[in-house]
Amino acid sequence: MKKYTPQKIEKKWQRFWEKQKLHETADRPAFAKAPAGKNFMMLAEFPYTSGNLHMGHWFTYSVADMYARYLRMNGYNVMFPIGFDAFGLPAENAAIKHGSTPQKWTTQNIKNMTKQLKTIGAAFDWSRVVDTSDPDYYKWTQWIFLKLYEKGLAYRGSTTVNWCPKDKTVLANEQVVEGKCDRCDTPVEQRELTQWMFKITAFADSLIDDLEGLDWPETTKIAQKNWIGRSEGTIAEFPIINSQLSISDQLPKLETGNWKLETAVEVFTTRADTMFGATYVVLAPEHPLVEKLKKQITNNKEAEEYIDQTKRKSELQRMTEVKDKTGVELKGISAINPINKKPISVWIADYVLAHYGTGAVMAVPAHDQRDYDFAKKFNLPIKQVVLNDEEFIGQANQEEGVLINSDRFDGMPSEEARKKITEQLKAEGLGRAEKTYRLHDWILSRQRYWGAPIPMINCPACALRDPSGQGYQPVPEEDLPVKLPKLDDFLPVEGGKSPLARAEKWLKVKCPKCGSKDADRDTDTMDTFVDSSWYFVRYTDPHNDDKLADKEKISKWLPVPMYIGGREHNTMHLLYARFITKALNSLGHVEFSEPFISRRNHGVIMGPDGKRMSKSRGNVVDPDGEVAAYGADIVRMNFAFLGPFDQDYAWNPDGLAGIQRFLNRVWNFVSRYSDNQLSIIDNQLIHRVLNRAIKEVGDQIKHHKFNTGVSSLMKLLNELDGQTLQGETLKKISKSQYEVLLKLLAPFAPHIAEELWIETLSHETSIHLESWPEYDEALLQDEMVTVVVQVNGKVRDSIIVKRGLIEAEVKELVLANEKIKKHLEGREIKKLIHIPDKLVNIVVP
Ligand code: ANZ
Ligand code: ZN
Repeated sequence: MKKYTPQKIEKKWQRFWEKQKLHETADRPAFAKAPAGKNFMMLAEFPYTSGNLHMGHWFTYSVADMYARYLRMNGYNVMFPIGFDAFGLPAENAAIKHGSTPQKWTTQNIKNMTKQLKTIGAAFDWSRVVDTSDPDYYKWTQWIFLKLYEKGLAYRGSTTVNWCPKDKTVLANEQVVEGKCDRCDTPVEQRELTQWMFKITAFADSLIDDLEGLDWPETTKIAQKNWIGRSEGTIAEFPIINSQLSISDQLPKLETGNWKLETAVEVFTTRADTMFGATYVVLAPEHPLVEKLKKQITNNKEAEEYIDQTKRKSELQRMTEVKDKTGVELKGISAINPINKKPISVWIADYVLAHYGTGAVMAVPAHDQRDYDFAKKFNLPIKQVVLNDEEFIGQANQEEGVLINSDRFDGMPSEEARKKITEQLKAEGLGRAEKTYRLHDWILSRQRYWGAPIPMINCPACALRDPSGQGYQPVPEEDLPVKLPKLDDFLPVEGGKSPLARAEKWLKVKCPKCGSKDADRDTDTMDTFVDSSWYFVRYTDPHNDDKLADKEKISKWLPVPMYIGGREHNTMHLLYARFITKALNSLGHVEFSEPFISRRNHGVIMGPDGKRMSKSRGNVVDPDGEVAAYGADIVRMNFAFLGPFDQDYAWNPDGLAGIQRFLNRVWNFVSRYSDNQLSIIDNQLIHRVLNRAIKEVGDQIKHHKFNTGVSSLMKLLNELDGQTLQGETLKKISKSQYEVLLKLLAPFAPHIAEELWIETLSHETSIHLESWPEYDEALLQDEMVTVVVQVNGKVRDSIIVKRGLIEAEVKELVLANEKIKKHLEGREIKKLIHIPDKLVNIVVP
């Protein structure tokens, strides 16, 4: 017989499958036995086009493919789509580095990656490929922007933004990791800019509440909840008075109950129960009130210097620099604590963030550690108002308890006090209950070249006529796509302008509203996360020119029943895709409000040193090399065999040899199958072993336990080989039994399974069109069990018997056993204790 040489067979079958269009999924149940005729989109995150395929891609796609193939064998009409996340900084930076253009670089990479992806032998549907940088695709990304703009879900706003000085672009908060640019590790600066934003905050509640119905990893859900950061509390108004005028001059005004003073600071607190302990108020340095109160503040210069200084810190730095608190008192003004009407001092300090809550806090140093540190440093009063078991020495007591020093609220438990105090404030027009969120709106403009142009036109003539001076007009739908112009110089422009500003001919355009010839196109491009937030919709109808996708096709395939991807997308991509889905749903374009029903995360393949693979570390292992040496089936199965799919692994080539040995054994096992009739007894034993394996392997794939799936296959081969089956030597197995073995192997190692199926068994159609074999539930029980035999409580032997024997049957077998006979030596049996299927204990004098 020929030797197993994967390199000789794999290309052949890949070409065969392609010619047969085996993996091109029709929009209908393709197989007769489909449970409920179900379509199933098996979605795995599509790759960036920034370079070659790496080990991580292989891990994800080859293992996901096992699941896809298993589903297909179980009758589902499976679509396993693939595409390219081709826009964005990675591609652009790579192009700059390699002296290419983003277009050329991307085209070349897509070509190369396609070739590499095909070597995996996955059941990808190549007829549905999407490329987000293709105008046919981004036309619809732009269309989504326009639809959201129409409904006020896309708007222009001015905010402090994260600015990467190296990439010269704005970054979303999600793209800032430990104060550094997620892409290039440069420390991020804060800048004030007017930007296009998506109103993701409009869906903050449903983004949290709808998580409950999703079959997602708990860690992903928690990451999203924390990111959205919903917090329920109270907004309280602290009126501002002039501390240089006598308080009593201003108090009568207060006593009239006319609390709507000219100025009041709104604070957000989750601990309204501690309000009697609020001994000062702190504003974020950027708080607009600071500017407004300028005339009354007597130490403006000092305040301004401090404000300048904080601009240089990132939000994260400000949140985490716990030890050394800084700040400046705003002299000349006081705030009135609305619960006891006492004046307290007003400060600015950078530990209060401008974009959280109201950008101001009531400081309760006795019960909030940050306030405590600050109060200690600046010698501010500390007043305890909650009593509990906690010690209160040298730090804040942050636990709840019962109120003290709080007038008529004394003795009340914290929770009740929060409600009562909030009610009291509300009655006086000084506060209300409120939810607040950490989530900001999604800033989507990027001042970079390689992205989908934002389909807006800025018309100065319209701006003149607009009451708010807003001249932006949407590009009419029929003019989409706004194509990205070719540019020789696509490098970022100094000063924060997009390189598209250089495309003079492209830039000038007639205003779609007033016809003025003086209008300019928006020169920003969209964040690449916009492109990837809807690609799964396009897979359902990738060549549609009139619509994002046909509505009927969308409803056939979506929402996605299973989505596999990386943990790094726990917040960004997964949150954005959920938002876009909810937005499209609210506008009536899709019928579901969650895009992905089940989500499974895959692990990361590290370098052999256990560190993240990177060129600079020199620990990159190239999958192409391993595939050339071992073949795709062995590489695939080795990935499946590493361990649980969601764990990280250091690359270790040792496993490959083990899988190679296994597949070699499978290859040689062919000599064991026979067309001849088998003896009844052999047949039954094999039948039982196969029956169990069908269930085991199937369940394991179904539950993403690919590693134990491989071990079950190994165990099966051992058993069939007669190595463990109670010492029985199995001579031959029948053709149909041999077929079961191949079918169980097919999702894991599709090429060798096909080779044996077609070449050895002379089938005319692919094994990948076969159904997963059925098993007999009753037969699962009908197995042999090991029964321990004791004499007077001492273990003397164990025997293998059929499950479920009654005492008389077991007794007969035990008494016939040679070893046991010796121990009994003709003595009379006093008693026999029988625990079915487990143990027999014989008591003799
Ligand atoms: C008074 C107080 C007393 C507070 C106390 C806590 C404990 P979470 O739960 O994260 O929402 N806070 C409010 N806005 C802030 C901002 N812009 N920057 C920094 N801190 C801010 O936190 C809510 C608490 O964080 C609020 O409740 C407020 O401090 C602070 F014993 O108010 B608390
Ligand atoms: Zn105009």
